[in-house]
Amino acid sequence: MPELLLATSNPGKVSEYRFLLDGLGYHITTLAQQGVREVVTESGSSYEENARLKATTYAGLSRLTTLADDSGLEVDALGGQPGVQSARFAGESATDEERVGLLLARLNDVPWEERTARFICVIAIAASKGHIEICYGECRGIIAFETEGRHGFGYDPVFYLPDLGKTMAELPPETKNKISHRARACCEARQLLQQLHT
Ligand code: ITT
Repeated sequence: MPELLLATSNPGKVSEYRFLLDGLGYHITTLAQQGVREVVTESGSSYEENARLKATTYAGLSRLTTLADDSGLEVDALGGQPGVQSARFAGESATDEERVGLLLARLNDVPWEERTARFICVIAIAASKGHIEICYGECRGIIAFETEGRHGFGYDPVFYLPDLGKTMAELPPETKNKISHRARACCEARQLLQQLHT
């Protein structure tokens, strides 16, 4: 069975990709399992640049077909922030709670109808021969006034989905993994990965 390296240090992403890439015929391995400790500085100014950087660096180190994602939350009332800075919004070593707290504070005076936002996910797949593919997904929602729910990670507790009447963190993983930005980007990624090993 061919191996696929999930090049992320975010455990929430690892468990989602294990679910989203299930049944594709790849043995999925992680940076921790491969003993890869190098940290890639996300110096790009776009999701795609950062995703490419992570995928090519870790593919070079591991010599495995490698999938990396750069993702983020774009809030209209904040001019698209935190965007590519989503992980570092409240400082390099901040927790998810601190990032969410800062976001809610910045949106303190913003009324419901102006709290529109979207999650973006850009996946880069680097094959061993230096070939690279990019997949894109997005999911629209509204930033709630308070946190709700315990599933997921990151900004999920404040990302409200009007159609479902719930935040992303109130959804069980199998539901998030049908509708999320990552799930949407994965539809294309699954086809590309299938082609790579047939
Ligand atoms: P890797 O770079 O190691 O993959 P990371 O967490 O630093 O891990 P990113 O640089 O792509 O990943 O940062 C994306 C941030 O955007 C992430 O830390 C979350 O705060 C947020 N985010 C991305 N996808 C999310 C999701 O599905 N639910 C909630 N928040 C998400």
